[in-house]
Amino acid sequence: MHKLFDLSGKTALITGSSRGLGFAYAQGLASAGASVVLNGTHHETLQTAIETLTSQGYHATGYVFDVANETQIIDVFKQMDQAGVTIDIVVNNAGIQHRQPMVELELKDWQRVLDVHLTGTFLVSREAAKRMIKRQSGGKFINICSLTSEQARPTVAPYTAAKGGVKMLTKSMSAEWAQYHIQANAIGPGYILTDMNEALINDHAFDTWVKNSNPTKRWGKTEELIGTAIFLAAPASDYINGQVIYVDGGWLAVL
Ligand code: GCO
Repeated sequence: MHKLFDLSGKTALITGSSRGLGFAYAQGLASAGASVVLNGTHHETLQTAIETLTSQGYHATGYVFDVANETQIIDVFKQMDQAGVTIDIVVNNAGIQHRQPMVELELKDWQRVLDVHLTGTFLVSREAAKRMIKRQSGGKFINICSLTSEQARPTVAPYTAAKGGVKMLTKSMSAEWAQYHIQANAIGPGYILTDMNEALINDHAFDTWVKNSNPTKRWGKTEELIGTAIFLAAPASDYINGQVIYVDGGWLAVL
């Protein structure tokens, strides 16, 4: 492992990592040497994920908390303090989707999407950054943006507003924390074959649209995001701050 990509001795917290893309990010960072702290909202699913990574020879633990719940987040960070767990890398991956025309959208559904993606990224990052700054250790934040951080499509307004916010929150984190040797960047996945997109993948018209809208002419695969996560978690990216790396098959580059 080249030292510029070696995460040995580092501990990474990945939110929303008991399954899907979050689990893949956790497995990828663990494969580069990191100890990983998983997160989910269901104890059984989280425990299964921890056991899977442990069986693969990785150091994995985890905590159940809702990234939109400030009280739970503060409590978990206090538990980690008491357990001597210091977080060096945070992947703010937890996310939900809600597809509905805005004129039919209820406030509670709008709010929940914003709370999970945008407020959750803020709350988790605030607690982690406080500790990174206090121990003068530096650190890495990898937020998850989206093509919808740049462009909109109908029926996903809360997600789009949230992901646009996450792009600018990433820059705000850089503005305040780069002086402490903290790098805050983001990954912007294109259309990826994930559980969250199952309805879209199975919709022939949408599937055709995705394939015709990017020059690679296909959906992305979960494993195609992992290298960017390792890069942004590693010393190789120490002079990169406030950037979004789009892993989108060229979608945003081409008319
Ligand atoms: C949707 C999808 C997208 C993708 C991804 C695209 O309903 O349009 O869920 O939001 O998940 O974010 O970059």
